[in-house]
Amino acid sequence: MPESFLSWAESAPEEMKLVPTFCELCFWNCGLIAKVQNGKVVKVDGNPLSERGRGRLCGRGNAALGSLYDQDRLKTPLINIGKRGEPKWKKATWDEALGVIAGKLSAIKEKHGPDAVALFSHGSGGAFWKHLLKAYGSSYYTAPSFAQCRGPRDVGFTMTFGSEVGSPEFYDFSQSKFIVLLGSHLGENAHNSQVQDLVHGLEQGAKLCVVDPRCSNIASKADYWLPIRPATDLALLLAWIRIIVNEELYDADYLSKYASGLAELKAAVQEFTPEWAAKETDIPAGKIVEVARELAARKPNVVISGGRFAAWYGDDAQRARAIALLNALLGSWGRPGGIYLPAGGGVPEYPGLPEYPEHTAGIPKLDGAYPFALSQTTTSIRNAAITGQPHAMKGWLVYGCNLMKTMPNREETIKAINNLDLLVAIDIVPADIIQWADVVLPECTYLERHDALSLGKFKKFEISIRQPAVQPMWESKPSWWITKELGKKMGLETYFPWKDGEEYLAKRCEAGGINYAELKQKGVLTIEEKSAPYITDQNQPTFDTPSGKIELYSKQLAEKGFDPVPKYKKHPQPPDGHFSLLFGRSPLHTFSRTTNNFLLTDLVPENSVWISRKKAKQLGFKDGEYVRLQNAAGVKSSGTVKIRCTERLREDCLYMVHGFGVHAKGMKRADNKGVGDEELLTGYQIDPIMGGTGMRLNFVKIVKEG
Ligand code: MGD
Ligand code: SF4
Repeated sequence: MPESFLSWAESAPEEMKLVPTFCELCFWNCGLIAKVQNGKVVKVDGNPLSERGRGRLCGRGNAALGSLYDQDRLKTPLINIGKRGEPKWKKATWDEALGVIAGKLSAIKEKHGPDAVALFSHGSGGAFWKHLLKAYGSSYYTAPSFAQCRGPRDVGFTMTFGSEVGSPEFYDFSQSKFIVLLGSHLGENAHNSQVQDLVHGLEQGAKLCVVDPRCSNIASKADYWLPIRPATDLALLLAWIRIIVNEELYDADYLSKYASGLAELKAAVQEFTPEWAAKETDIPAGKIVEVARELAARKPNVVISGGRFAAWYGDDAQRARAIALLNALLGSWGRPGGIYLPAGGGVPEYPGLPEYPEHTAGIPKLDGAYPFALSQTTTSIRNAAITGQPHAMKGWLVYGCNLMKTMPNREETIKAINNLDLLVAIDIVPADIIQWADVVLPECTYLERHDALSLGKFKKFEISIRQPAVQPMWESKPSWWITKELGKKMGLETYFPWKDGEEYLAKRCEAGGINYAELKQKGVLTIEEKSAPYITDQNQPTFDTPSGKIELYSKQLAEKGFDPVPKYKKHPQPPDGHFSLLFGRSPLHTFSRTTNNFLLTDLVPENSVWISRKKAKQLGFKDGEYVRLQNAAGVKSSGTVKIRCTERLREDCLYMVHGFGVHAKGMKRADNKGVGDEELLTGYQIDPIMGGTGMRLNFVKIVKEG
């Protein structure tokens, strides 16, 4: 822990100022109250008014000071006078750095048109960057949270219910009677209120089934742990659907009112018997049947959750659809303990802004290959930079995304970057992506800035405000300021009429009839009157599908040449001597964004690679030994990782936590600690329905160090 941190934390107390704001150590956005003394944040606590946290913060949220007072933070704008990947940094003033960016963006627009610039964005400040990009004239904004994360799930549910399952998800776990978690290690994936709801549901007697090749922490508390063979989840789901349909265990009234296509669904799943599924999944047929019956017996107060990170094998939208179909059959959508109907609500944009240039309306897809993509995909933008097709891609603005670790196949990312005329990285620490940037802009952390509002559609509609607890350190600046100044330099000042971040928020609230003074004081406002979470005679659901019903059989998928009911596709299994590489999350880290946080690295400084104890013994590996990993294509990890022998993993898998293996010398605690799974993800499968990148199909072996 740095000495500077200890010295001020122990300094004489003065009157304490409490500043409500919200957390950004992940994107759950829990309300927090920053306690400020002597101009320093000395502690953060949960804001009891926040539905996302209910007065609590998770381990990462509590480590806010480890991010704020990280001495490795970016301190000034930087211009790369060396090569991409081997940078030589020149410190720059804001005026100089923004001048260079404005000049290059204008040149790209003149030569290739505005669509030759794209934004990768992850985090609250990204709203200002998206606004700038649209004002500039491009619609190519994307986030890894779609194609590399929850996009397949959102598309599978939208194809079925006409709606996503939300973020935060609309799961009513606290009232559930049966919960199925499929590849979701909730608890290690520490989304605050969702974990609280799950624990509450279990306390109230909910049954739990966890389907995971690894006995995760939550699997260890389950009634059923089904250690499935990787890549076969769809077989299990289809067998469950068949049992429920054939034994008429579904909610017949609900389906006759709200769904269409039951007969077609029934016909389509007949081949998926429990005995067939047992061979595919390595789960006994009797267990498959038992769980299906137990689950159905508790309908409609059940949730079948496919978790959040859904980009597994390249047919993931169909797996998500099978999950949605099970929820539909059991009538869980709109029912207590199922998937609740979220509150409506919104806050208008800043009033009186000029229209964006015309072609930025809607989402012209970069390539038409993925008809059901809900946004641009990261990989389409990367491909455009590599191939120049369907048009030139020459400038990237990268906000809060560590692209080198986020997208599979690093070589392709480097190829794309090398074709750009400009790469701007906006970050708080000198992460891997920074080494590839031409200009680096230091954003201040979430405890030092105003940001866009966070709007939460829970059972009630919730508005949270981000406001500075302390002034930005060094030369770092908030995104509202950076984008406004950059906009001015490009002649776009009319799009940025706000005096500052506070005025931006106040005006939006005023336009929406929201009491800004109260929001500022409380940090969170809850709008109660828009709440109607469950189906009643007076509160009927609507389904935004072509038929206006829940679509058990999807004509729109059929029309585009896809299976209207999911079909099973066999995926390859590991060749001899190799393992399926599984990856997940640490409860004390968020991807790579917390790997330099000194409070969290004290607790979890590196990742390890899990292997079954039996296999480790056979292969001659010992607990705690440092090894390298090598994939079936021959790519070896650049760093070493510690072996963890365990009984909690299938013998054909290895498991590690994502986010480590940072290669960024400026991040002294994170640099070269552990191994990043993404280095080994040279193979990936793109989901033809929506463009998600299946990344779990790489096989690796362990190689002795030295
Ligand atoms: P990180 O890798 O954590 O997340 O991928 P990313 O969104 O790229 O990188 C976040 C970057 O944001 C870091 O460089 C951090 O320093 C910076 N940052 C943190 N706070 C701020 C801030 O306030 N302002 C700015 N400007 N920058 C900030 C996540 C993505 O990765 C997601 S959502 C998922 S679910 C996928 N997960 C995943 C996986 O589990 N395995 C593999 N192999 N790939 C994955 N890719 C996806
Ligand atoms: Fe912060 Fe944890 Fe909430 Fe995420 S879940 S916003 S890290 S407190």
